[in-house]
Amino acid sequence: MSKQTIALVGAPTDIGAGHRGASMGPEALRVAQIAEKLHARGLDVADRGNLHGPHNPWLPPVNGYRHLAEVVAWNQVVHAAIHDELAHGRLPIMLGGDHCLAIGSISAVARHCREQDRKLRVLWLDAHADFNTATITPSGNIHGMPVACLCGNGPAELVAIGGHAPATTPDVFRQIGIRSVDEGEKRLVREAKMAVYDMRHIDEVGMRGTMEEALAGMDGDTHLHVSFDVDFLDPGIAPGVGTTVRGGPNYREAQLCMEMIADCGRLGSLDIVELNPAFDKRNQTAKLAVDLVESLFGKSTLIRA
Ligand code: 6HN
Ligand code: MN
Ligand code: MN
Ligand code: MN
Repeated sequence: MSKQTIALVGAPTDIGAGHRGASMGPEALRVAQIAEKLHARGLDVADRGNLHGPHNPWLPPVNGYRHLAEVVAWNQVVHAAIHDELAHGRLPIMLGGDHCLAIGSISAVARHCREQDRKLRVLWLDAHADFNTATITPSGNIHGMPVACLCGNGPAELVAIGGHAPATTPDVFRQIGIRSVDEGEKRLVREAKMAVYDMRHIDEVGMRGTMEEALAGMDGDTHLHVSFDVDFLDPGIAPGVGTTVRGGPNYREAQLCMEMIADCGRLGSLDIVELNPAFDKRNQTAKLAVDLVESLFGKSTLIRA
């Protein structure tokens, strides 16, 4: 088997967020040497540079959505780029950008899985469930809605991105680290029977037990996508995000999470989103994200064989 190529795809926008600055995420990850660090792990890495899309007009929401047309445009570009990398056998890493872009990336992964007759599992590492809709959203920010859109609950232009509506179904998701879900959103998460390993679950069974459950049931035909919202991490170690929520995984818990994903050997694609250098200090959150991504690709602190 030939060596797997990782393709870095920058999507520099904050079009779906409630704060400006996630548009600087791709560059901060490059400054933190994401390409060099993965290359040093023996991986073949190609940096595709940045995608292009509309500027952020910074307008208030209309009918429950802020910047819907621009969010659609960005997600179409992301979908095409990520699907192209997968179709050529590469492992795409989308450098966000805010979390609305997961509509484009995960719809592309789901389309690829349909084409290859493979099963899909998505690990959604986040403080938030991102399952809001236009009627229940407290903000109108579409970065709070990608999981709902991917499961068919959202505007037609987003739900049908990639030509197959819905892109996927709630049963493929495992949400980990959740600790901030809006009232109406909670009801929808429950109704969808989404598998949510919230912080209470992590407190009670530990990160090890949580990851064993979240990774269970995959086989050789399963494509694993990780959508890593950096606000998953405790803000004490990761201040460089727009929507901090206290009580997240600490450094070792986050490492164990990534190491167990690496050990399962099924990772096929990754999003790194919501990194916001405008809130960061000395690029520490970008450096931490890169450190964790190295673990996701097999760097282990283990000494035992
Ligand atoms: N994220 N639930 C809040 C909202 O406005 O819908 C916050 C969403 C945050 C989204 O961090 O990707
Ligand atoms: Mn998110
Ligand atoms: Mn979040
Ligand atoms: Mn490690």
